[in-house]
Amino acid sequence: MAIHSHIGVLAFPFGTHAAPLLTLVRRLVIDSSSQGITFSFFNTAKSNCAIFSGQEFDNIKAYDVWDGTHEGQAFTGSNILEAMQLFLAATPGNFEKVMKEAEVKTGMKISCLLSDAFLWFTCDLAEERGIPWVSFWTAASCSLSAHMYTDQIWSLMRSTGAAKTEEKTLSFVPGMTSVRFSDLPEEILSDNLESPLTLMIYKMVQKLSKSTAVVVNSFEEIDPVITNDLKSKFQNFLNIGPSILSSPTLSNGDSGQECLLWLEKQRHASVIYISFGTVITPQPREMAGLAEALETGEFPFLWSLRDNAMKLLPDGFLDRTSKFGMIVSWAPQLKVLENPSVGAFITHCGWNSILESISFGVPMICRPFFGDQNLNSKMVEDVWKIGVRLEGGVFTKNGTIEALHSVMLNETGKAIRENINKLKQKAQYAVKFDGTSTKNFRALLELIKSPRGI
Ligand code: U2F
Repeated sequence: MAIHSHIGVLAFPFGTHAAPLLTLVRRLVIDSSSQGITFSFFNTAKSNCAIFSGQEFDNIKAYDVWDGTHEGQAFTGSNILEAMQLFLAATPGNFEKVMKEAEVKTGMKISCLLSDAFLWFTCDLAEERGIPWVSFWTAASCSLSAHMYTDQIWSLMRSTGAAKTEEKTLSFVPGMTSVRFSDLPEEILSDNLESPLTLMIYKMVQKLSKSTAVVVNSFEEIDPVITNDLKSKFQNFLNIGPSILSSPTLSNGDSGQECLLWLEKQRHASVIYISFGTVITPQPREMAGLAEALETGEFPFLWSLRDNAMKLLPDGFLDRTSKFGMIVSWAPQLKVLENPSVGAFITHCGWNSILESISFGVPMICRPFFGDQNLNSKMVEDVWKIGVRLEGGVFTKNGTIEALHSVMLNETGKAIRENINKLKQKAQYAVKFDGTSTKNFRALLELIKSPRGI
């Protein structure tokens, strides 16, 4: 069949942003296999290398976009913000260059742009070409909603004084009336438009209503009130997840087999899985607090910890805990959470991790660090009631033991387990043939197939 639609996909190459976008594209390819759509995936070489891991997919061609570093001055720092700043300074020219290459190579003009919502300038690129812009928000609806109310939040903070608003709740944001100002992402709390991240998100907020559709890897039933409110703000607001329950997952290869074998030998719901996602390593003092809690309580644990952070563990910790714990530099997280021996997840509350925990019914202990994570943790504890936050917000030996006891041993834990299993069921329904996420996904497919996005 002849190709008649060429979709340009613009990825944000940091944190876990590009991988869920590729997962979405793969599903669009599979579900449109007979409908002549081809995708050009624009992303930095490093991120492409990580998410494609040498695999090729039919009808998806990866193009490397300049990451903003100059020849001979490759970014070597560990500060992700610095890398983001360099990348953002190179946009949109770096994307426009490869978009032209892709058009020459395929012999087809791009008929629709699908981008990470952070890349707000895609709106202008689409307008110049007279084609639709579909934006993909990789985090939860609650954080998107909070950002959409930035102007009202800033105006209240300015009139009342930032310090006085801290404990106030977002009474004017539907579905988030129990959320306090202090739960909000830093990019909303500091109205400093000099910060590249704050500026990027603020510009996104101004553009999103022009997007043909805003797509979210979530399901309507988790936040019905927020969903309805966002539906009234956007032309189309489409929850199409959780994608791990509906889409082919990207392969991690065979890595992590050892820890899966170890999990097989553990008691039902006894193991604490610990991971802080792709960006964060806690400060040494907190690493010590968490390690001491695990050791003192003799909680069986599986800890995904990057090699360069091993030195932050207390001396002799590995030897003393080897009978009941295991540390790996990268875990096959989906398979870990799916394993019945896992009883709780200590998480930084990145949206992908939360969604994965819900999808497998694993209660959470939250230690959020930046961005949307604090708000996510508030929703986990107080709105969805599927986990707990740490007393004082940071890892200490006693605070962590208390949280572990409440999730693993107490009545609180029992209620949390029931709640998360109910939410898991709702997620499973959403991705069934007639579920809300499946319907939204079909609507998305129609939008991108039609050259005008209608
Ligand atoms: C940024 O999130 P992160 O990349 O730090 O964290 P997650 O959204 O939780 O995604 C982590 C992914 O990495 C996988 C895990 C998730 O899919 O299954 N993983 C794994 O397979 N093995 C490991 O040992 C550890 C992780 C940002 F920091 C967050 O605040 C945002 O919510 C998020 C989405 O925008 O992006």
